[in-house]
Amino acid sequence: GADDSVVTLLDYGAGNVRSLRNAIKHLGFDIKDVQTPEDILKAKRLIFPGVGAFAPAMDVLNKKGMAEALCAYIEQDRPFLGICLGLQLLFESSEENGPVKGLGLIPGVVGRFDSSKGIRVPHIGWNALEIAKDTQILDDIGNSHVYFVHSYRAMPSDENREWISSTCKYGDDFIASIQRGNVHAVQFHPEKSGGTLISSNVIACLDVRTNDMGDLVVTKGDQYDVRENTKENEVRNLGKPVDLAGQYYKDGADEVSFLNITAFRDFPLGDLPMLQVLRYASEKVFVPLTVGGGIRDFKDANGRYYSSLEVASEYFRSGADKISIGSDAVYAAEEYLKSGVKTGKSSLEEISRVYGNQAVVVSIDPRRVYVKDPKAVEFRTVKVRNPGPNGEEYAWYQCTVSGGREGRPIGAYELAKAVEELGAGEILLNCIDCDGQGKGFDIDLIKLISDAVSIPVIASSGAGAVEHFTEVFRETNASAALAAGIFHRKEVPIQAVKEHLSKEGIEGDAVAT
Ligand code: 1PR
Repeated sequence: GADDSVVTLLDYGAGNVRSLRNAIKHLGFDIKDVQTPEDILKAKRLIFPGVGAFAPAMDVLNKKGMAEALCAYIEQDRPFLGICLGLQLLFESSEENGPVKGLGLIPGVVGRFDSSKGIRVPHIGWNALEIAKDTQILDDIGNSHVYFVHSYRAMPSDENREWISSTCKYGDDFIASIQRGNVHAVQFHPEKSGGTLISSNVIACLDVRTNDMGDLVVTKGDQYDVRENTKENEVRNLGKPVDLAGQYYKDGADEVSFLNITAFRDFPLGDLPMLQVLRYASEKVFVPLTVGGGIRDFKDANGRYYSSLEVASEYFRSGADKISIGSDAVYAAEEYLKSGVKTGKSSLEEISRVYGNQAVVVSIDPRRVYVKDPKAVEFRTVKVRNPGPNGEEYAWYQCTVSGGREGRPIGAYELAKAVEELGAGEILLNCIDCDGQGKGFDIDLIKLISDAVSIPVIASSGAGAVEHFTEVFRETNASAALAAGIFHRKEVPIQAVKEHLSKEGIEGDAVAT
């Protein structure tokens, strides 16, 4: 009957469930949204995707009377699937900004991963599961890796053992999924785990901007210069954003990033085509989508004020799983290093407080500055593999804003440490010198940063061959590697990169830790 094709979705409005909606529709179901507690009690099958932080989620559930309805629904053993925070909320309490009381259906406290154990927190990436119990959901996953993105996790204990259907190893063994009767919950994101057999954290990046004809195009720079070397000097056009994103998903990209590269001057919410791109892309891309560009406080021509949080929220609503902040994070880090005070007011702090650290990436655009004597500068330097033009043996990496147009008085090392403290969950580490050159990643820089912080670092800029990916994973602690030009120009397909990494024994879990 009609009811068989309906899934009830408990979306309490905290963040992006567009990707989940798209995945449900993709499977041929209609979605009915929960408006009242009665909708929960009437549901035939209920999906509860937890988004955001534990405390605000519990607040909303309690205020709307939905916590009680949820408990009743689950206690009656009716078909339920919780995802991510939707698993954690079933436990007694969480340490996330807490202790905060949960629904209390499963014994145990949700705690933070312990980064002193040599793991990066948040845990972001693809992992295999250790099956504890046969269930239909896990059967369907088989040997595929699944996508995790979280800083908190529930731990197995004698009290909750009967619930556990799988665990996963990341530092400790944590609970990856639970099942009892018709009640299921998973810590990973099935809607983002689009059938990845070889998982190696390879990210395809699309730099997007409007060209001189007013069309939104995927472009690609040489050291950030995206204009052709012709008389017309037009913006290089490498294709349509949604088409390319869809193609990269099919090719096996583990994540897709969009960078709205001129949003530092144009207001992104005025940039409706970009939001439209996100909406369409999230209908066909079932791996994580990250979007950056223009996330900052803004006053439009009519004097209307938009907070960076509103800008980010619009990106999340349109289909982003993570947002990335460039220029504004540089200003926030400078301010923080100057005053030593966390105001809680920067875009970085505000967005990670509401959406969680794991949803906030900081994109760094550094440029190499050679020095003869490391003591000559106040920034952290490295001894470089290849000396500079005047035989300089050292370099520091100067952060830039506005797409590399302005250098700032802060190094990539100082910035990375500061934004980690301010709540960034991940660093996208570009390098202007290497961008578009195809000569390999800047190993000196990536080593410097990935050893300095305990959040995941994405290596970016300079990939030209499959071997460059092996090199960056072998020689640095990067958690993922990103490329643009080689994929857009079809020089090296994503499959080739992944097969090469797999052949070299660099896969999912090996990369992530
Ligand atoms: O400052 O918050 O508005 O964010 C702007 C964002 O746009 C930042 O993430 C910044 O990195 C990005 N951006 C700004 N200008 C450019 C440009 O190219 N002119 N793109 C730009 C950065 C660099 C990489 C690129 C890799 C790999 N793109 O993301 O994809 O270098 O390229 P390759 O594999 O071809 O070498 P804000």
